[in-house]
Amino acid sequence: MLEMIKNEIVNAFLFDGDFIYAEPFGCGHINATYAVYFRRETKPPVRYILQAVNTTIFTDPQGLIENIQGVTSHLRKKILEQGGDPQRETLTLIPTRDGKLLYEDSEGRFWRSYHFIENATCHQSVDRPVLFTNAAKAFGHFQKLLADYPADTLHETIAGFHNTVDRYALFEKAVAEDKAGRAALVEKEIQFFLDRKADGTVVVDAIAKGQLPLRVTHNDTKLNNIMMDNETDEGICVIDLDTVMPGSVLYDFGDSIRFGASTADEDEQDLSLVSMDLELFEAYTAGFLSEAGSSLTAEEIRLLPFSAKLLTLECGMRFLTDYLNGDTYFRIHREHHNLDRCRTQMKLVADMEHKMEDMHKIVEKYV
Ligand code: ADP
Ligand code: GN1
Ligand code: MG
Repeated sequence: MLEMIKNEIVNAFLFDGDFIYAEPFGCGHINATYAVYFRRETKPPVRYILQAVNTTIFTDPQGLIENIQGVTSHLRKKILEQGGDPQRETLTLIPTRDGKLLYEDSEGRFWRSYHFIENATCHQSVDRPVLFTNAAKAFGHFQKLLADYPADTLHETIAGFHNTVDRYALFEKAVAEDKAGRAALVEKEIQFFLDRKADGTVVVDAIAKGQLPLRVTHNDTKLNNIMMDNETDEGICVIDLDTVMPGSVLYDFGDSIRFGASTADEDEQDLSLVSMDLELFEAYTAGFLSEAGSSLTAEEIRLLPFSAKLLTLECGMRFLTDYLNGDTYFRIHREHHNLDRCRTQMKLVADMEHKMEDMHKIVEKYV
């Protein structure tokens, strides 16, 4: 792919300077991400992010890029009004030479490029609680800035993305089909999710009954989907906008806790290291409620602790579903990688079930 990038892809975009090299970049599970470097005559070298959109998953790349263009334009306007720096505080798409935002290569892949946000880091884990508080403030702020975005203009990039009833159906189908012949190896894991099937209906039903509002949400609020300033540790830019769609605020809160409040990596093999850290839960809750708290309904607030468990349950079940299907969705780097990921999520769910009352007390402290 690096040859293809050098010979074809970089020529398609309006990049500044002469191409030096490209390298795979970041830890995303979905798209193929590269950093591409350019030399310039009178200015320092510059790099850009170049991504091949995963069109197996995002089957409408045009709709996807329209969403990102719409959302980032909206954010840019607000950031400017508030005196901020839009090149640093939201994603900036680099156009192609013929004025488009997507380039279809000679083999049918779709590429896009972003201005590279420098002097900032995507953290893979929380080494200081303040980092997590800052991530929470940034995701809460992001939500606030998008509160008046016309939701009906957004394409649904993945149908039923956080619909846990649908997710259960896909999981049970994968168990029944057992495409990769692995179901017998994971009976305990399968049972763990089946035992919790009732949890899957709570948020879906509440939305259907109008007890929970739909908002424009990010839907993939992993810690590594936010860039944090290297000097101040502030969360400066929310990235990975592929899944921005109407959803529940509970999806964004819950998914952040799932990933960031864990004491170990998402794919840790030593499960004795995996638990949900209440101090980190508190750090996130404090930051999130300070930004978004005043706009939440009582029912949303009541369900915040449950949402952490629900999103962890959902993600664990998605990893197991993919394992059963033969690893066709999430990028894996070793055999049984998705099973390892599934097991950390199960450990976290069980731990959260024990800590539910403490989580409620923490939420009450910050309301
Ligand atoms: P995926 O959907 O595969 O997770 P992301 O859009 O999250 O892809 O990008 C993967 C990684 O690339 C991010 O975690 C981050 O490290 C890096 N990245 C993405 N966009 C930028 C950007 N504009 N500036 C700097 N780094 C970026
Ligand atoms: C994927 O794209 P990335 O790596 O930020 C996935 C999320 C999962 C996450 C688990 C579009 O996120 O839903 O929670 O992996 N994104 C998509 O790590 O499916
Ligand atoms: Mg990502």
